[in-house]
Amino acid sequence: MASEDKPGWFGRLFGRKGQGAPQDAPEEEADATPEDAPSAVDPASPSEGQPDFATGADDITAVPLDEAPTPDAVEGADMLPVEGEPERPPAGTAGDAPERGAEPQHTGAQVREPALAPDIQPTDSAAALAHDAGAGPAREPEAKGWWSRLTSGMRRTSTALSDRVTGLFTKRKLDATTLEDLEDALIQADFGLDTAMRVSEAVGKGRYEKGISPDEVRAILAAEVERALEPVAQPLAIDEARKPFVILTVGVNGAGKTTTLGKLASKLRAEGRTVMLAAGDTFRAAAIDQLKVWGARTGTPVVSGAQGADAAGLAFDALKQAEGAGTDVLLIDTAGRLQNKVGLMAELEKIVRVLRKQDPEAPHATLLVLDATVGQNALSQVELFSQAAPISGLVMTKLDGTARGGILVALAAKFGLPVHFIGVGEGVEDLEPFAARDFARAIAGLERD
Ligand SMILES: Nc1nc2c(ncn2[C@@H]2O[C@H](COP(=O)(O)OP(=O)(O)OP(=O)(O)O)[C@@H](O)[C@H]2O)c(=O)[nH]1
Ligand SMILES: [Mg+2]
Repeated sequence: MASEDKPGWFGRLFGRKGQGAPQDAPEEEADATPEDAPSAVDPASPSEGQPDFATGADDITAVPLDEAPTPDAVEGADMLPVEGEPERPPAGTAGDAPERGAEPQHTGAQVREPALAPDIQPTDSAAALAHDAGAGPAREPEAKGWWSRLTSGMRRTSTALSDRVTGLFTKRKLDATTLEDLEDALIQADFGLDTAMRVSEAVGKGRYEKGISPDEVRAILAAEVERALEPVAQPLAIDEARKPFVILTVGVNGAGKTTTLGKLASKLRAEGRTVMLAAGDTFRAAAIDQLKVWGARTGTPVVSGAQGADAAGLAFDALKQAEGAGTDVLLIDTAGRLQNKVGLMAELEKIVRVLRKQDPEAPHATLLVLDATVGQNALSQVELFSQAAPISGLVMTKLDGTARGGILVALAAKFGLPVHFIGVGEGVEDLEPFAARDFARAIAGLERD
């Protein structure tokens, strides 16, 4: 399903489609609050020179299972913001802006045990609730293999390309104009100039004034794409010696961070690992609820604090909790932020800094979640997020919502950062480790070999 066609309730409410440029960005806040504005420091929080924050470990309580978000709770959370007005606490409170200069404050973080046993499937109404809460459909209407989900997800890109290739190479001799047209088609699909030129050179090599079939062109395209992507297709390696292995997710608003974490929690649990989620997007109450829904769905405890709590402090508390519980993997969600908002990017640096006070190696992986539908803007996102956080790998979501899936190839060519996962839908199953060959064949419209 292309999210463009059917934005979730969340998206409709906030005027945001399931993909595309984010609109409910807390970047408004950065403007509203001067970067050097005095922080709203909780009197209970320590001053400079003291330990930076109270851990809150004593205050963390297990919430009874039946306190997972209910339809009413989630709906209520959704209803808070007024159209066009980002939801936020009143000015002057600790939660006024996502960025605060002070070191993390005590967050009163709570660990919420999953509402559902891991092996219990959500009921249909729970699934509907989860979807309405912006957490995507709970399960596929029918089980589909990954290849079939990948190809149907990539269909918009592959069909657009395939149609052009068929139009250009059916019963025609190969000449410079045809090759230029092929380059144009690839540039339109966001492959980037370098890749477009390399593919057209490979297609033209030794074939001038001869015929070449559309299928041969597709095979060359697939081979070139695979060659470009092979070096970056790297699995996310969980180092068992790190306990917990801390994964931080960052990205612009609506990129798919929270959804990706939900999907990832499910995957890691299926591998037999213990997982904890941390609701580090403390900016919106609805964001915390959204993560709790994913926690309930995947049987994963969620550490959360109050809306407006300090995100870095929450991350610190969550790490302490995960350590205490002997959890294998801690997944930390963060609020979406635009890459050019300096104050918000500084908040990310603070989260990393604070985690390192407890574990100098943390976060062990920092995933930048990129929405494929933003096209070339993804390049600037990688560049600027890398300056604020130790980005170790990429996750590309919403490849199903665009005809320009070639952006992944352009990113690989420009940055060479590992691509760990791709997302081709909102469902829990719609995230897979990135495999260069499968992706290349799917984008070129070829069958799996
Ligand atoms: N079609 C499609 N939709 C997706 C995919 N990944 C996420 N979404 C949808 O995109 C929307 C935004 O996803 P979120 O996970 O809330 O994004 P986020 O980055 O956490 O957003 P903020 O917290 O607001 O910054 C939701 O409606 C998701 O269901 C994907 O791979 N394909
Ligand atoms: Mg989110």
